[in-house]
Formats: sequence, C-alpha cells, structure tokens
Amino acid sequence: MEDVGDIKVIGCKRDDCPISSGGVCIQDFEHAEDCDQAITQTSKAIKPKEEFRRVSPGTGLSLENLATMLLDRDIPTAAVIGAGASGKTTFLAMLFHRFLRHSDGFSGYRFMDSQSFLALNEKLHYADMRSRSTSVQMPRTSLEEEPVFHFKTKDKSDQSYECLWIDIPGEAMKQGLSKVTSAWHDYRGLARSTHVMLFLDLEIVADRSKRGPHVEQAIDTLVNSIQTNTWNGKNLLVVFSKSDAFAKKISNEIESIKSRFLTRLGDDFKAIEFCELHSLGAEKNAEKSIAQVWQWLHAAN
Ligand SMILES: Nc1nc2c(ncn2[C@@H]2O[C@H](COP(=O)(O)OP(=O)(O)O)[C@@H](O)[C@H]2O)c(=O)[nH]1
Ligand SMILES: [Mg+2]
Repeated sequence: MEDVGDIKVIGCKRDDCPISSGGVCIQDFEHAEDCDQAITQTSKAIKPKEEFRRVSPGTGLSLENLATMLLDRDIPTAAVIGAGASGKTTFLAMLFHRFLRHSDGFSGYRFMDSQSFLALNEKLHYADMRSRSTSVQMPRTSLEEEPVFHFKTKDKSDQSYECLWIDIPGEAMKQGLSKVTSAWHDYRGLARSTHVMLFLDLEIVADRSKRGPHVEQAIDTLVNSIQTNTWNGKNLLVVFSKSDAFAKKISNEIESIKSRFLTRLGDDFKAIEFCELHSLGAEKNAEKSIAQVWQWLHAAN
C-alpha cells in the first residue's frame, strides 16, 4: 500500500465553522478531515531517514533502543556469551578503544561513530587500569543489564559497516545448562541476535583438570539453546580468549577442542568459525583476529 502522508485540515467551506481559527469542527466530527466541508492539505509522506529513529548516545543502549534501531535497518547483532571472567566485556571495551586510538584504521577498518560511546569509555577505563595492575577488575556485568553497544566503521573503500553487540552476563551459561525454555527467555537480547560469539577462556583451557568440563559445559549450553530454539541456525564464532598469556603451549588442545565443536554442533549452526584473540597485552597480534571478527560479522548471510 502506498503511503499517502498526513492529511491536515487547514480550513472549512463554512464561514461559521471555528476550525479555521483553531476551534473544533462545527459538525462535531472528531476527526475534522472526515467532514465533507473541511478544506484539507495532504503533506508528502515522509520516509523515515536514518536520523529519524536515531537513539541518543549515552550509556549502553537498552534493548528498547535496539528494537528501535532495528526498525530502520538490518544490523548484524552479535550476542557475546561465555563463562564469567572469560573476557567478554574487556574485549568490547578494547575493540572500541583500538578503533578510536587508530583513527587512520585498525585491521582495515576505521571507526566512524557509536551510539553507546560513554558506556564503552567507562568500561575501557577499567580495562586500562587492569592492564597495568593486577588488583583492579572490570565491573561485573550484572544479570539485570544486558547492555547493547553500537559501532559504525568504514573500510578503505569507504563502505560503512554498522553492528551491535550484546554483552550477555556469564550467568547465562550456567542457566543455559538448564533445558527449561523459560530460562532462555530471560535473555531477550539473544532472541534478537544474528550472530553468537562464544568465549572460551584459555586460562581455564590451559588447566588440564578444568579444560574438559569447561568445554563440555559450553557445548551443552549451545545444544540446549538449539533445543529451546534460542539460537538455532545462527553463525557461531568460538573465541579462544586471553591468547596473549595462554595460547602458545596448548595449540594441540585447541585443535582438539575445535574438532569437538564441529562434531557436536556442526549440523546445528549455519557456520562455525574459530578465532584466538586477546584484549590485553601486545596490540600487534590483535589486528588479524579483529579483521576476522569483522569479516565474520559482516559477511553476507
Ligand atoms: N591476559 C588477559 N587477561 C584478560 C584478557 N581479557 C580479559 N582479561 C581479564 O579477565 C578478567 C575478566 O574479564 P571480563 O572482561 O570482566 O570478563 P567477562 O566476565 O567475560 O566480561 C579481567 O580481570 C580481565 O582483566 C586478555 O585478553 N588477556
Ligand atoms: Mg562482563
């Protein structure tokens, strides 16, 4: 159906009708444009522009903000999941920081804009402090908040890419072990996500006694999410996090975890990719993994 735009009453054919001077229709039509005496003007339909539904920058976007943004356009939306302290929030803060600091580009992309600048800046502050000391921790991502972060970047040929990130609290992994569908529905952001980025903590993977249960728990969570239709058919990126400190000695273990994922989940997800990354430590090895994450997120699906 064609959008005809707004019909506005600008006067009345009857001289005694007060509508022209801001009064009500003399024939008592609630909608004066329905009166056959009304003189109307049709304004041109306004097509919502990008600015039209812009949400204002501030702290992390709410899920309502997210819903608003998605009304206008499809934006790839990545749910970041993983056990508590696996490095999810630090990753988001450092990702933002790297783009911001390298204004001429980082891993082939330039930072353009964010509508959740302040929240990431605040997280970054903790991440920065943490990288210099061992006593400061990132503020815990609480169960109540499921903050969404917005990024806009451009590549060398000026093509722009928008994306959204949902920082899912670590508790979701524990609750995800439950096969109760309603437990999943508490995480509303998951239902809106197009991509799932699972963090596997290499600090734990490096520990022989913890490795097996950690990986199995993550796989079980994903299996349950598929059975409850939470993430079915989505693109999965398995991230081995904190690779600055823990990756080198355990490359064989990482390979066997990859096969385990493909065997258990290969048929259930549209695609599974793997990536090693670190948010703290030297930056020079980070570019390749960020480029991979960006390509994974922005590939045509
Ligand atoms: N060595 C190292 N430590 C990290 C890295 N990313 C996060 N951490 C640390 O891991 C802890 C948990 O990080 P956080 O981002 O809060 O985890 P979340 O619970 O998954 O959001 C913090 O003490 C971080 O400083 C990393 O890339 N390398
Ligand atoms: Mg967190």
